[in-house]
Amino acid sequence: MSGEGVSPLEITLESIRATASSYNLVPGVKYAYGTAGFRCKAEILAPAAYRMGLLSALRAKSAKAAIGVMVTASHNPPEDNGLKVVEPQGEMLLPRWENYSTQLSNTDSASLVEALKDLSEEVDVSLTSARGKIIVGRDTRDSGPLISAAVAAGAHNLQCKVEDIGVCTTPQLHWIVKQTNISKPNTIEDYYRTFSDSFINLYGKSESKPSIKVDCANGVGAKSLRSLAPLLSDYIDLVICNDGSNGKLNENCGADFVKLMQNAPQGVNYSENEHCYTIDGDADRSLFFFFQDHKFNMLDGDKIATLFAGFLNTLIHEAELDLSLGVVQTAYANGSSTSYLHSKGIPVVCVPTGVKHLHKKAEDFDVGVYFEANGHGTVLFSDTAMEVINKRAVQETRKIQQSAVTRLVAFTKLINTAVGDAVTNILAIETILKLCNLSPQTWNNMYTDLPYRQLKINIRDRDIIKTRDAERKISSPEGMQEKIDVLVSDYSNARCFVRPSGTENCVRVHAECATQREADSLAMSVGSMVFDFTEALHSRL
Ligand code: 16G
Ligand code: MG
Repeated sequence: MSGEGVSPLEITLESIRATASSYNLVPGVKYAYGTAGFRCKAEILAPAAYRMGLLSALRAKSAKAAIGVMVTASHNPPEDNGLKVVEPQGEMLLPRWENYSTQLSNTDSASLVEALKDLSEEVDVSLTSARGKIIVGRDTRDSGPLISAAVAAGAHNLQCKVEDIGVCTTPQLHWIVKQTNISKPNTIEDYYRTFSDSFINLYGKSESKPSIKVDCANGVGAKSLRSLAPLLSDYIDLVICNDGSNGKLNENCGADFVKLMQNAPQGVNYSENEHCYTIDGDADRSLFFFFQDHKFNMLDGDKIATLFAGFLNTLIHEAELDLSLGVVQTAYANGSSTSYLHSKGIPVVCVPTGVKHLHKKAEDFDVGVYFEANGHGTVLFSDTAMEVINKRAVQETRKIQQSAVTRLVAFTKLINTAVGDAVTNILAIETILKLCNLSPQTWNNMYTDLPYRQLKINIRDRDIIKTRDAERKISSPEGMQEKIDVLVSDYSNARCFVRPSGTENCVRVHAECATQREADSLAMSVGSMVFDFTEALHSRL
């Protein structure tokens, strides 16, 4: 095409046509922006990655801000990869844009230009607008550079600036995007400095220097902790296990493995009562564990939520601040944790699975603590809360109140409020345990988890199962919930729910009972009922 008389839009569209032919769809593959983005075998992800580069560029132009794209498949095996898009304030992609993502990622190369023109009209942003940029990060998977390059190719087609920050954790990318958009220090070095300074400030020196072991799932968390360790070495010894030098990503280790198996990860040589953590492949979830008399004890997201909420609630009361504090959980939260929080007078809200739902609900409180049982979670402080806390910190002269409010200010700086961050959460947990003089046993004994069992059931079409009441009840197919109720009524103190997975082609059954045997038995009977029920429905179709 010759230059003269050709509009900038035509040049842009031509560049899309030229590049798109290198990213043709794979026949038979359907992409879907699931609970937290795309996830599939890495070898088929590039076409979706290219299209997400285009879409993220458009999102950046429409927001007139920096947008993040994280290349990761979190706790999935090494041969998988995935993509998550990060909104300007570090949040998850808006639902409307999730739908656009699914649509665009399944648009064949020949129709891409038309689809983009339609989308740009719908969101009312010119494809040639010069605003915004995208920041791309990736975890340690071998396929990461190729997928990142596909994202960049899409963004470059729309003349969007691309900053590839290379290997980083998912929460680091969220933080960097947020900091960029509020014009605050925003490099990875700034991240390490900010959180290590905040930790040192609140944690303080101790007589003995504790050693803390972290199972990094052979993933990117090891890189992050390796950078932090020297900055914290006067205070704590961070011992990095499963750093990727000797094992496969997420294989027999990592937060997902530990939570699912309810067992210790391989590759961690523990000592009795030592503080141990396990994080997942992109370091956005963490769990605590310790051994006592050689027995493995796991403290999950619910235990972390109660620790954070209890600590913050006490400080708010001591500082005599008029701030609402609440905890947001999902149906997976152990019933004991919910009862414990109620007994402490702390409001609890239940929302559907997925960080985006918890994050949004937590914004309803001045101080919103949200955690999934699997270890995803953080604390949000509303603008009002920040104002009240910071103002009081300057004005307060009474000793107890001043000490409480000073701690509160310091704690707000130790939390990655953009998204749940395994690494900064470890620092926050260690700080609370030290300041409150809590041993792992005392923390663990705050309440006793009810035994539970989770099962995956493969049915023909998981989409026929619809839920209500924050996924705790089934609304369709008709009659299925009644059958669950009957099965549950055979057990005392039992709870069971079924929901379609947002990340895998299966439905999940979760049963909680007074004993492990009962939980196992209830999960199995509900699982087989669901299977039979859906098979019978299918045969009638
Ligand atoms: C995703 C979600 C996680 C949720 C899980 C449920 C984010 C960042 N991640 O990993 O929060 O617990 O999906 O998976 O939102 P499921 O729908 O397959 O049970
Ligand atoms: Mg993850």
